[in-house]
Amino acid sequence: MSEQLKIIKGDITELSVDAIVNAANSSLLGGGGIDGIIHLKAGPDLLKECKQLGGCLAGHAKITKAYNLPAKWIIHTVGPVWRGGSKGEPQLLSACYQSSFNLALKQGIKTIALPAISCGVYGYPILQAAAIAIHEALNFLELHPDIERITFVCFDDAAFESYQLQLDAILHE
Ligand code: AR6
Repeated sequence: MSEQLKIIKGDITELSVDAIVNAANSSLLGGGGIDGIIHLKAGPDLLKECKQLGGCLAGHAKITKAYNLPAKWIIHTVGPVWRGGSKGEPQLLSACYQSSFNLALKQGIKTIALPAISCGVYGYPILQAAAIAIHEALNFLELHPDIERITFVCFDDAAFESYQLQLDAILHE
């Protein structure tokens, strides 16, 4: 199961996977951070498609084509804004991963890459977020062993180390 789970450092927009996950906002009309880079590189047709989607609630996910990106699909999910941790943030972050994985399953996606949702502008502490991400990925892989690969894409060393640490901790529980 953990062989299907990869943690890498890099830029998610460069990956030739079936789907990449975007850390979007509820308008789904673009923004800064990873959302901005994805829209920039995918091209203006992405915004056209997003305008048809009617936004997205936190914890939910919607899918579009990936246009000029090497991936085939983009799964847009909306993470929680960190407000100290007792305002339902962990449940909402778990829901983001679950919604994204379930949408991938429905679309027949076998390889999916995800960023550290909510860990930039939205301020979620990376170590706590990484534990949730890995926990949800391992749960999903256990239920759906035909998924070929889940890749967590870390943009910096701090994120990469947090994911490694949490994967080791969960595997040695
Ligand atoms: N590849 C992989 N990870 C990346 C990349 C990349 N190219 N670029 C950034 N990251 P953020 P959020 C990491 O702020 O916290 C936007 O304006 C980054 O280092 O993009 O969910 C949206 O429109 C961080 O670890 O997303 C929303 O308004 C992680 O991706 C809001 O920001 C997420 O950082 C969403 O905030």
